Amino acid sequence: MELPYAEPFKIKMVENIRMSTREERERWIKEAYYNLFNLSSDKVFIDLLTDSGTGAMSDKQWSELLLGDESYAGASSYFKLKKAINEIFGFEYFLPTHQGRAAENVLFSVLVKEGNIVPGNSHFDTTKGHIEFRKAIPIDCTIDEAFDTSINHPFKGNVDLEKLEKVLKEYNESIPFIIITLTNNTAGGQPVSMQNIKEVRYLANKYNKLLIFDSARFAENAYFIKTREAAYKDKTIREIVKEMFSYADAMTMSSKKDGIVNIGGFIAMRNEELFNQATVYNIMFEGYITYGGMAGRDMNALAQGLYESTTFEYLESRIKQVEYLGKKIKEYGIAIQEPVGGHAVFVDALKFFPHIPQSEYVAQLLAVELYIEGGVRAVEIGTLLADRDPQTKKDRYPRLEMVRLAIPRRVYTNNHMDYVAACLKNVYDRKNEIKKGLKIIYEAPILRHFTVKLERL
Ligand code: P70
Repeated sequence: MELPYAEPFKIKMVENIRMSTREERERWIKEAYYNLFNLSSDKVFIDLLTDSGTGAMSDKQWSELLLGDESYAGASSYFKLKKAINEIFGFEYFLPTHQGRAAENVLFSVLVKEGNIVPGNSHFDTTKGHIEFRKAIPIDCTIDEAFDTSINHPFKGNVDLEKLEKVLKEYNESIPFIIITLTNNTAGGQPVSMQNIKEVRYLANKYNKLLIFDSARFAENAYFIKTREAAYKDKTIREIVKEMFSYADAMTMSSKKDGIVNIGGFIAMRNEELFNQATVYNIMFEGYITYGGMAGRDMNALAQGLYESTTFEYLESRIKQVEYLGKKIKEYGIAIQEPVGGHAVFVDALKFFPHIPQSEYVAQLLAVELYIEGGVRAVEIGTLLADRDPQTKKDRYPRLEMVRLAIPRRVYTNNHMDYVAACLKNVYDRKNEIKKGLKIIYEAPILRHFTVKLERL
């Protein structure tokens, strides 16, 4: 028989987690104003809030911490990371930042001006936030297939080239760059094909625009290219990554995902002039060029993490685990974004609660019920996250209203996945007893989902 996949690692250290009672959870979530970000982690049994900064480092990464060089300027750790970035992505210049949104802040301070238009494929919330904060407008050019969870398309993260070209023609003068998010987080951790990347590059050249990659989950994207795009099946992950980034002018990176570290980010680019301009803001917001918001030890661990995350064995076990959870949930008749993405299973909340209107924050409601059911913490990727329209101040209803079960890297076992799926099934079985959703009683003017307060209707 064909041998099943198994993790290419064994476990050397464990962290105990504690189960609570349903009564406790009902009280805690009410006290947290039905916002899962407000729960202290000891009140959570399985934490699928995010795959960001929550991964387990390897023994090699932990040993790199001890070798960190904490010199303010010119630390060997900086050069180690510079070498890794150059070898893996092919970029000559780089600036460390404390995390992904800081990379966006620095790079967009150079590139984004009031009134600009930035086309891309479902800009992530912090990316959108940094664009809108500068009074510029992100335009989503993701393919339509991404917005129907039941359509099985191998590259639902793709940019719709017709939509993109239309925007490029219409707003040509106002566009500083095109941004591709790899994988497309908001659409469900969905990959972008190499073919699509190449075609976007072609349009970027035609209209003389920079092409930037928001690269948080670049390695998972490369895995999908290898396994779904015939021409790449015999290439290594590193070869694929090199080619992907050969089409980009610059990248922003949240190292907390495919860097498999707990904090960190960076910007990398080909052009010296852009590097010099970004350096000014990096020094102002983040820190000096050779550490920019990161400790030397963390740069060391990141360099090692980048080498580990770009191996096929690691990616295969990672993505197969996410797929395993997706399959289980589907077997219970629950609608999810298909095919399952790289870092998370996205549950279609509008199909889960068809009797509750989207204006009652159904995905948030589902996340709350899942927590009450079994102490599983997920996150809403829906109307709360979509924020209000900056002009009309009205809620923006996204085409996808989802609950994301993000799987931390190398942290949970498939028994945990079984448990999560069972919790979701139990909520599904009692869905008709849940008749009403939630309403907002407090919200911040931007990125409101982190601090929003809600109550039950
Ligand atoms: C996530 C986190 C962060 C992110 C991203 C992409 C494609 C940039 C960033 C910013 C954010 C999050 C969401 C819900 C709950 C907790 C955390 N994504 N680009 O989980 O990077 O966080 O390092 O500033 O996905 O998807 P950073």
